[in-house]
Amino acid sequence: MALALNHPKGASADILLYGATVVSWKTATQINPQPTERLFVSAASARDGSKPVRGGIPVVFPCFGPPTHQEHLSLSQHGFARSSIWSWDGAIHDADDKLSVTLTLEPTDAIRAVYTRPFHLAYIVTLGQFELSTELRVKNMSGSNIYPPDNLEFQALFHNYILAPSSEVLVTPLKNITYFDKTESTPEGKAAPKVETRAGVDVRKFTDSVYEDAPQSYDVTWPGGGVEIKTSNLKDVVIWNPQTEAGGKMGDMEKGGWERFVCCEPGHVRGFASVAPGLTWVGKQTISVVHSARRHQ
Ligand code: TA6
Repeated sequence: MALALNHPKGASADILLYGATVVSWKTATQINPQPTERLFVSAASARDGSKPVRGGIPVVFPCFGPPTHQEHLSLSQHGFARSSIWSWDGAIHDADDKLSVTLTLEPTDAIRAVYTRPFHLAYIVTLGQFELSTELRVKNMSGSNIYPPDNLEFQALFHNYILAPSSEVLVTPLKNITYFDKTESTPEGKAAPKVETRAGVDVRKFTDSVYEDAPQSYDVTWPGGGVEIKTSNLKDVVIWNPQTEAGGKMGDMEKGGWERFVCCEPGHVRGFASVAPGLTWVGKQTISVVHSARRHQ
């Protein structure tokens, strides 16, 4: 099932209950009044819930990449949130010239079979005239009368597939930020950290970089277009594009799809976020369209 948000000023967003995946976000700019798609979804993507959508904004929780935490070892890459059916109360909230919906996820039998921690997720998607926000709230449902406190440890990330020409797109500002290059032969974490020297990060070659303690606000721009991504409580960011080298081996990546997107993925993925019993962790991003594209040299 999918739900649609249609803003009175022309923007729209489509969200699958499967994975709470935003699969379309269309908006105009102040220059071009025609609402235009801002996200990439592979034409070869599964759309039947048989596997996570190859595109849009998959929600990554409770682990990023192959699991490393003791409590995550039965999980598949990027965790279960993006391949679970979320619930929606049917309500579309209209306030401050924005529309929003809240999707929720609680342990199901399928989740409990691979993950035993008590949690409650709420995912709020908000559509404005020129921006889209996604906010993940992670509540630790453990009893607070347990000693030592049974903190919930997890990773979370918004796996944004931004529609962009991968041969020309640049992501800023990442200069001087420490990152881990997952394209290196050794698994991330064993690869020596590097320091970004480029003013603008491109993805002209196969790129899979995990930036730690990053600026939490990014410009993703190309000649004639761009988006800004402003985040809160998401200390890291991943920049990924498989190019032919890795994209050509992905069964659900349309031929040449890697030429049409950059993944700019804010999250908490280096180390683990931790939330005490009864408390809630909140991570949020706001993606807004750039009205007059500026080129970062
Ligand atoms: O976010 C980048 C990344 O971790 C890459 O290493 C690549 O695996 C990508 O995610 C896609 O992962 P997926 O499990 O969706 O094929």
